[in-house]
Amino acid sequence: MAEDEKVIDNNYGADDIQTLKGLEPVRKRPGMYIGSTGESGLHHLVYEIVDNAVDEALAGYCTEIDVSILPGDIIRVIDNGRGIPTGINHAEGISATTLVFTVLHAGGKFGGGGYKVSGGLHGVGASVVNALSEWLEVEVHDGKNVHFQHFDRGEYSEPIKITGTTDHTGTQVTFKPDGEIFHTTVFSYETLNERMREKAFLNGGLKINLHDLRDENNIVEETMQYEGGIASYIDWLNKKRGAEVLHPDIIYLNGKVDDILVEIAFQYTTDFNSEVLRSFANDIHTGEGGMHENGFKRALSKVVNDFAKSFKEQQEKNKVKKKSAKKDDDKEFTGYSGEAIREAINAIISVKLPECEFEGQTKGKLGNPEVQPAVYKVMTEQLTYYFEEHPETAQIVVNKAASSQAARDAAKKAMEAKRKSILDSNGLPGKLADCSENDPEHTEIYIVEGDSAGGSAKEGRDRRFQAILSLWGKMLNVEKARADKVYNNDKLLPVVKALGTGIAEDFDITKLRYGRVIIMADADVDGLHIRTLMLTFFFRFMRPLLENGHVYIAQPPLFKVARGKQVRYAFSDEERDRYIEELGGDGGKTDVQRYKGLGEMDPIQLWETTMNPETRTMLRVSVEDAAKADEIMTILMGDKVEPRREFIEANAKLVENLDI
Ligand code: 1YM
Repeated sequence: MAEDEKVIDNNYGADDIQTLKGLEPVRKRPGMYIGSTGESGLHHLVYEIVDNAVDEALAGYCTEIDVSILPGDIIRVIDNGRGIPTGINHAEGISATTLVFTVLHAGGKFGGGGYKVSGGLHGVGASVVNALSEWLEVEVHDGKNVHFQHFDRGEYSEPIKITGTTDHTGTQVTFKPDGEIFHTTVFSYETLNERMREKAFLNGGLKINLHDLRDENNIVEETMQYEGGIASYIDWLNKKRGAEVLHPDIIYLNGKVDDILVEIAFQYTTDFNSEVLRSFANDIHTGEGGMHENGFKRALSKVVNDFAKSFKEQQEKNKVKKKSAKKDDDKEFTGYSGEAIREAINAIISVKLPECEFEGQTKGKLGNPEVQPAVYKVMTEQLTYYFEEHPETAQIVVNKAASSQAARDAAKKAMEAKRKSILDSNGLPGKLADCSENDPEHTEIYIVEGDSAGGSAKEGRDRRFQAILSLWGKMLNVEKARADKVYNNDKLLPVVKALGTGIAEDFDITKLRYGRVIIMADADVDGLHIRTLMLTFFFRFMRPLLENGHVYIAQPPLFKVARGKQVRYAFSDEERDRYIEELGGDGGKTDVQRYKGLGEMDPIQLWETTMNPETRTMLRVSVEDAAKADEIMTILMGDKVEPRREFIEANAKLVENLDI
């Protein structure tokens, strides 16, 4: 022991300087390493340390991990593995433990081999956590001695030293996240609980104890250990959702192809509207799917269709035997679609491999091409075997696929019929107040948000050439690339019917009933929402309308400035102030009214300010404007939380100020 310390002492100065440099980038740009400095980044610190312990479990040396939130939101993680090596790393001349916590090294540099779940940061986790902690302490038990080292913001002033003796092995890391780095340093027990449970499920048998010791009067603790691994996970998820299952047994398959470990568990529920695939690569949730999900889907389709075919053949044979064969169903069986087969499934796919490649916008997609055939192989071989052993389950799964397919085919037919009837009939929507002329050279339609504004517009318009369509209530998201959804959307359908053109591939500009399509909405957040939705809808389903310049946005005034009989309408603060000056120049009382919404204007005012072609201003919408709306919509309505949060944060001021 003395020897170790001496060597470290000798090298201390030079190494120290290098170390400071090494972690500087982490403190400068923490987001690059842990995603954010908000709550998610804060919790990430815990996962990084836990991941090192889980790696040790995967290597077969650790069976139990203890995670505690101590008073003051200090985190302590303890494992019973071999303990981080404390000896001198000869390449660097300092203790391996010190290196682990102070150098942004590449993954596998020290250990090599095995499966590292610390895939998020590729093995640099411990040093990143150290850099972003006010202080961190590591204690290693090697079966003989206790080794200890303290760090402040990633730096150490004393080398690792022996502080006592011990008869067991393991690593203990305690750290306090740096309040100078994080917006919040308060941990959520729930968040940690959820993640630790996931770890316990994904590493069957591993015992994880979570303790919240912050409030001595309210200590919260849970032990998570699941011998059944991801099969237990399926059971737990189904119970949590209160889902009824279609077959009692959870199908669990696993295998190894080269050095890729594959584990799959699934069960069908009676919830026909859902398909739940949760996939993981080295314990990291792959929210965008990837090669493992592809392999799973293909294999599931292949095996289920193979069994469906053989069941059908069996049935045919039986019919012939009974001499009651009706020639009703002699079309060749072409297989059920993947979607129909996966309807109502609840599946977990977990792969472990030496080196993961993550792709996609949020790095949530597994890119390693070799994983797809590996999953496919394990799945086809074992599921075939499983179905042979459990024919009753196979029959249930095949029957479910058949009924899902039938339901889908019927829905598609109904949609086709509905679409035809809508496009063929020239029935106009009830909410449309049409104009009397019908030459689109002269006609225009106002799409108005809200019933009261619609009422004013209807009264104030010139009914010879102006039609009014009022939309009310919040419109639903315009689903991407799903034209059939539009025919079932009671907000969009009136627009489609009124314009007369049809949508998507049916769109025909020569059928357009109005030369100008004018969106009229309030200048507030709801108005912005409606405008964005309408533009997105036109962009996705009626693009030529934009390309040919038929779409406009009405510009209602924001203020009415009146003095006696003199009235001016102002479209901006500056204009308002100018009119106040102009009208109030000779003293006396000038009245300023701020319009909160279109509904506040009477029909005559609305006509004068917004609808009269002689006096109104309108904005013509370009394809680019609509593309921007579409982009905003994708961000606001998409399933990616992070870009949405960023957008809202970036535009919060804009949204706040919109009704000014
Ligand atoms: C509470 C956090 O970090 N445990 C842990 C880490 C290591 C080992 C064991 C370990 C790994 C290896 C060999 C190896 C690490 N060691 C290193 C390095 N718990 C926690 N438990 N012996 C022990 O990978 O070969 C990095 S992590 F690099 F020093 F080997």
